[in-house]
Amino acid sequence: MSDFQNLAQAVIGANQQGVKEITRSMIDGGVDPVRIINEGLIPGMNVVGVRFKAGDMFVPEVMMSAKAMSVGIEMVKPLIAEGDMPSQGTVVMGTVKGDLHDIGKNLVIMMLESAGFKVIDLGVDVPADTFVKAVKEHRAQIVGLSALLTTTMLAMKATLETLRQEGVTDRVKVIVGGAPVSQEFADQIGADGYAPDAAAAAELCRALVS
Ligand code: B1M
Repeated sequence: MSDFQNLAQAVIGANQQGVKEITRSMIDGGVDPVRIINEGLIPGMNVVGVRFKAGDMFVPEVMMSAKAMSVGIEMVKPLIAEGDMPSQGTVVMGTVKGDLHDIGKNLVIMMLESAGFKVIDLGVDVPADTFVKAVKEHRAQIVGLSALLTTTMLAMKATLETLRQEGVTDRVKVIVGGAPVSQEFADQIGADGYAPDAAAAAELCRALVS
């Protein structure tokens, strides 16, 4: 098995020590940190998702795999964020009200930071008012809303409506993403952009501020 496959297996098996050792050896071997994420950590988590859906894995196991994945992410994060990139602007990012998923959001943040954006992370289960307040306080150019549940896609729509009512959408662009979200849904609720993954989110933000 390749190092990437071993890393994915360590995530699936919630083997934090394994993730740590393999990631360290890949970093020391000069492997591109983005590949470590895209070809090792994420594929491992994707398998966890499939097994969770099939009822072959349960919530505590999924959380432990998520924790193992985070160990790897935390190790490669400083390497990706490194470099003297000029700030492209400020992005306020959060997972919408009712939704506790943050692994994808954190990856998006990491990619944005590596692309030179300053990111204000509001965390998970974020009420619409908190987004409004943060945009004003930090003079953000972009707001990013993440949702992983079909039910919380409604909260995404409600958050966008609140941002609109408060006049915030006149000066910021709102982008949306997360597994159940699509370009069609983004168009329906009037978002300025949709990105299917973290790398695409960074591209989208670059395009929106240019
Ligand atoms: Co949850 N969960 N979960 N879960 N969970 C899903 C999402 C689910 C699809 C699993 C399934 O049934 N197959 C399902 C949703 C079904 C649906 O609504 N259609 C589900 C469910 C049902 C639930 C609970 C309701 C389970 C329960 O309690 N009965 C519960 C809800 C809790 C809540 O939020 N209120 C729940 C809980 C959990 C855990 C806490 C156990 C854990 C979350 C841990 C954490 O995030 N800290 C968890 C996990 C880990 C998952 C799965 C297995 C993996 C999600 C993940 O991290 N993927 C997930 C199944 C799956 O998606 N395969 C599942 C890896 C991550 C890198 O991908 O988040 O998609 P993703 O992010 C991507 C893109 O979507 C995109 O970029 C990212 C990187 O490329 N992206 C953006 C994300 N946000 C973006 C924002 C952008 C742009 C792009 O711009 C702003």
